[in-house]
Amino acid sequence: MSDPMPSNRPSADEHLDMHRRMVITRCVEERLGVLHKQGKTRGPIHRCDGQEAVGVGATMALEARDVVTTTHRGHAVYIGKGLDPRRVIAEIFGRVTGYGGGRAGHMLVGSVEHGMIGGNAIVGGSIPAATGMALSFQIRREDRVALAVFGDGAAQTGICHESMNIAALWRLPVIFLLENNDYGLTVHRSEQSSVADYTVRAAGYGMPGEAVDGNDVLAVYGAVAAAAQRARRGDGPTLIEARTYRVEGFSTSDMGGYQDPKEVALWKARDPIVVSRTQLAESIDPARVERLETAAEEETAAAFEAALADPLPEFEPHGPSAPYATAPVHADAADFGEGR
Ligand SMILES: Cc1ncc(C[n+]2csc(CCOP(=O)(O)OP(=O)(O)O)c2C)c(N)n1
Ligand SMILES: [Mg+2]
Repeated sequence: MSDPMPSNRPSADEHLDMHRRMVITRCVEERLGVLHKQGKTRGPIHRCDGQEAVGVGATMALEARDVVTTTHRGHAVYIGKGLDPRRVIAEIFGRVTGYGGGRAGHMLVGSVEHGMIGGNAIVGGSIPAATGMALSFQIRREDRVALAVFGDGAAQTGICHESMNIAALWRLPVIFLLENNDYGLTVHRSEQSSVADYTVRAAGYGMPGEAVDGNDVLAVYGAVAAAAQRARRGDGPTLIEARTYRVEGFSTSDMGGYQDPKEVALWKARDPIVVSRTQLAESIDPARVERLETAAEEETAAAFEAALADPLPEFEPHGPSAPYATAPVHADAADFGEGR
């Protein structure tokens, strides 16, 4: 039996749960920033602070049976789709208890049982992956939807165009969620695209396009819930552009200097957690929200403690389990430079 259709507005409890997951994600990102400065992370981390409402609002608007693909900046998506923070953190730190056994790292976290098909370090790679999943759902007549989360940089790739074209033509049950944070690496969107409003592109494929405030979790949830209903009805894909901003730079290795500090400050003042807290205050006692935030912070601290105490995987450099038994082994993530 299939789950009931989601409504476009979450219940108060669902909103509280989204808020909790955004707070957990924020705590993860901030702690990762600190640990990176201490030289304790393995390579650079692409933090998603300030963008939590996109990943959390979108994934929580879906049903458990639906699937998601995401980018190198996917921590909010993982936590939103219900993955255990402890195991996400364990994967980031290469521990055996991580979702990839400690061999995938922070950009490639996946859990099939959660419908989290994976982060993707190939810019644009999340888009055809979700489109292919949607094609399989259509062929198998399964009542499931695929969500592709991708960046404004990824929106300029050829595979984005190919995927959107075929998805609209075949009316595939896929949602294209463009997380527009204004930058691809150090390049502002105005230097990547001739249009500032990406939703106009949807008309060229023959699908609906909608822009939402990416710092408003309710707006993201509502747009994705509506797109999921459309996909389930057999009406095909939707392009949603969630407008947000990359407040913490490209990665923890970013030297900065190319983002306008005034612009960063403006967006920091529109913190999605603060926006959500204000919305919750309309119907829920702020003391209850504060307790929930404290519990989320404690849960995350405990998740770090547990994950960091977990063992690293056994690795036989030239043994039968090594992927390239004869290739030289690079034991240190630093060998791979910036990880770009
Ligand atoms: C196919 C490919 N080309 C280039 C890169 C290098 N690269 C990594 S992230 C990135 C920018 C991505 O920008 P965007 O899609 O806006 O995502 P954001 O980092 O803003 O979340 C680039 C060019 C890559 N990983 N894959
Ligand atoms: Mg971007």
